[in-house]
Amino acid sequence: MSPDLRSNSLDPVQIDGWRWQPFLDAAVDAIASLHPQPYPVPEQFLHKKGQTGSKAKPTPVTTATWACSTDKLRQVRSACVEAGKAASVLNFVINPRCQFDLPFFGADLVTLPNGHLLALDLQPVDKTDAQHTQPVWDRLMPIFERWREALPGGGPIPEEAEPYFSPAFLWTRIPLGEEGDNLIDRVVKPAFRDYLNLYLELVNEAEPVDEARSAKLLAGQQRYTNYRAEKDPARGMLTRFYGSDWTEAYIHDVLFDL
Ligand code: DBV
Repeated sequence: MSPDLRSNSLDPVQIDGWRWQPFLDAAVDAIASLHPQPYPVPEQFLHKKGQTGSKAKPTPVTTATWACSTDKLRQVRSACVEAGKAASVLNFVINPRCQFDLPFFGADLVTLPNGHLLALDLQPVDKTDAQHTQPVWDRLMPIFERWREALPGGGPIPEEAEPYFSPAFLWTRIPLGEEGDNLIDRVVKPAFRDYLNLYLELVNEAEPVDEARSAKLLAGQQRYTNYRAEKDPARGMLTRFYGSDWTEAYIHDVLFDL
């Protein structure tokens, strides 16, 4: 793989607290078999630095963005926020090209001072379309059942989000410390690997669809992307770190850019 396709590594000197970077490294390795091409990310979004905490005791914050595309995937991208003990986030989304009847891969791995908040799914482009959902869900549900048992539930999520995730939405909140580290190692890590491996199988099997179907898939992808941009739960945090102008441009032109 060419050097510009490796994920950005963050300066380890700054880091104190949980880190999700190894999950991104594993995903980048897994995607290498798809012959990724560069997906350009403007310079001002690649490696953004900032500060949080008090003036007297500031914590450095870094947001690193990595992206690529492949012949079947329009945009594979991650946002990795590292702010020591204040926050560590890996938000990782795979956006398929609309010529392929594929779901999105979505992972939101978030660590805040009060705990880990983890979301993992193969998210449907159109939840009402059984031709789109059923072949995926038949294979995803057994994986979900296997890992869900070992994780506490994540609690309610907004009703308006319902159309955008599958019945195999893995959603959990787990405590910081040894118990949480253990669950992440024994359950979250293999679950992430299983969801991603199934996704890559679906990608490998996918054949182009006709133009009418492709237009329908594109409309569904746009609906999803608009929703995610509008409701991005990171908006507050990113605005605190970097201000509104940078954050809005980042959300609309990089993270959810369809
Ligand atoms: N979420 C993003 C992006 C992030 C990000 C691009 C760059 O979509 C981080 C970073 N998510 C992030 C942060 C929080 C959450 C919460 C920082 C905590 C916000 C806070 O407490 O201040 C899953 N993520 C959440 C929540 C949900 C999701 C349901 C709780 C929201 C709330 O309580 O309001 N995100 C949501 C989802 C997927 C996803 C269904 C798909 C897998 O990526």
